[in-house]
Amino acid sequence: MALQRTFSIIKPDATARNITGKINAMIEAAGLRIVAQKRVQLTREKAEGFYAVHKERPFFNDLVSFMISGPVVVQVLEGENAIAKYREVMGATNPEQADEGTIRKTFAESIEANSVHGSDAPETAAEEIKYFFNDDEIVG
Ligand code: RTP
Ligand code: MG
Repeated sequence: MALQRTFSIIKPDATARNITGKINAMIEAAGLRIVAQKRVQLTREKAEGFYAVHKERPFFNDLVSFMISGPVVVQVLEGENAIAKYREVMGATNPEQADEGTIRKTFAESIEANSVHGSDAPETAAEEIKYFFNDDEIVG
């Protein structure tokens, strides 16, 4: 299979605990390469746009407030089968259901403060990467 790219966010609960390096180490140990990365403070508007697909969900307002509660690290990850591989490394959305050794099992605090985001399909990966990065910021 050809190289694939996925979009990742290290969420505010993780930047608050200064564990972005530990998460990056798990990403790299899984064979994924961090080909773009920046630390940003999301505005409410930017976070609402990112999670627009969830805007009718009961957790939407809380999720947006959480995502702007501190800095995040946005990333592009590259590798074989990167989208599915990163979802595996992240573990289930609810850390109580996540497998041992996953990022969320290891670090997440709750279903909301679950340390990382990863794209769920090729179309969303492409859209999410474009939402945060210009082509010249990604060096594969
Ligand atoms: P993500 O999009 O962040 O990679 O996570 P996911 O696919 O595993 O989860 P998704 O269903 O897309 O939900 C997006 C984020 O919303 C928060 N959430 N809170 N309070 C709740 O019941 C609830 N459910 C989801 C989580 O931060 C989740 O990652
Ligand atoms: Mg999702």
